[in-house]
Amino acid sequence: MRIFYTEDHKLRDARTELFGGELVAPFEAPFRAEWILAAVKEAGFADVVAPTRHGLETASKLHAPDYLEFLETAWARWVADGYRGEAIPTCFPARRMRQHPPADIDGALGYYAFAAETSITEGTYAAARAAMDCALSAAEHVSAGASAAFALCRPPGHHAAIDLYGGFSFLNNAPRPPPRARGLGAARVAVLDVDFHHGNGTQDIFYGRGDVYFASLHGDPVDAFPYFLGFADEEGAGEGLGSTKNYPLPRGTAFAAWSAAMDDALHRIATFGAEALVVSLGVDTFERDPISSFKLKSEDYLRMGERLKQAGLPIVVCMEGGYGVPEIGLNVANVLKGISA
Ligand code: 7XA
Ligand code: ZN
Repeated sequence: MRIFYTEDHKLRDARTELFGGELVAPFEAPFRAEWILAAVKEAGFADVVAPTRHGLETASKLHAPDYLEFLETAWARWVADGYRGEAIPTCFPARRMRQHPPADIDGALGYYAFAAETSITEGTYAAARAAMDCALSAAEHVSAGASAAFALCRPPGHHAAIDLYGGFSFLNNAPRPPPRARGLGAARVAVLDVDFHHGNGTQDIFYGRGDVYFASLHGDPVDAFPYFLGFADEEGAGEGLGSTKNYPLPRGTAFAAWSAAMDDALHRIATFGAEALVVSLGVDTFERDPISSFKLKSEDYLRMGERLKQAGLPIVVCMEGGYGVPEIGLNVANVLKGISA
């Protein structure tokens, strides 16, 4: 399986994350991608290539133009206003307030953020573009005939909505493979999000789409980030009605219950008639993940990969979360091994 990776992920190297009332060293840090890369190489995945640089064509289909302009310019605007720390939103357009992007960068941050843990830094936009390049290159590789590819995206993307960032995500990395052309690509695509956190951004982008099925297994938003989306009664809208399926699962969920939910999701994806599968892979479902509460074990990720392979679809795996413990590398490698078995 080909791995798409670029050192440009290191451009995203924030010093601060607002956590527990303190500014701490971010959980989402460059070492994550380096540990994962080392582990997948160690597991025998030697075909590691740099992604092709893409323009903003796909990004502008997923995200609003004003949001993309905000992301590109936010850091320069923040510095120009004389702020010395990293850019963190502090004021949000909450209930009964006006929804408009303020001219002031301090206000614009609150308008485009749905959460405050994720600071914007000098290299953030460049790294997010590079992560999306990895996802797009992996999708193209699969569209050209490969059975699977792994995009080692960092920063992650599944919380990035049409015009919102947060949860360490800026640009959404789960683009559909290119539409069917010259016999390549897929007309109907499924995104299966197995990260511990609900993929609110991916759901938002595809909510009205009948040609993209979105299924997410995640910590119940009653007590897990992102708290305000990811409930079972969210099923899509308009042409997309019936194309969204959420599996909110309780704290402490272990592999037996988790994999039963994944089986159900894969069954629905088959019924939908998906021709390709994008997997938003977070390994923060691991039992020792520092910010999550599921109980998956390293060997479970091998079973996960084997089950994904049984779906019989071309697979693009995009990296999402998974933090703090060396096993993140092994767990990702196990998923890839299962898919490649
Ligand atoms: O999948 N998304 C993540 O792993 C990021 C979760 C961010 C949680 C922040 C809670 N303070
Ligand atoms: Zn996560």
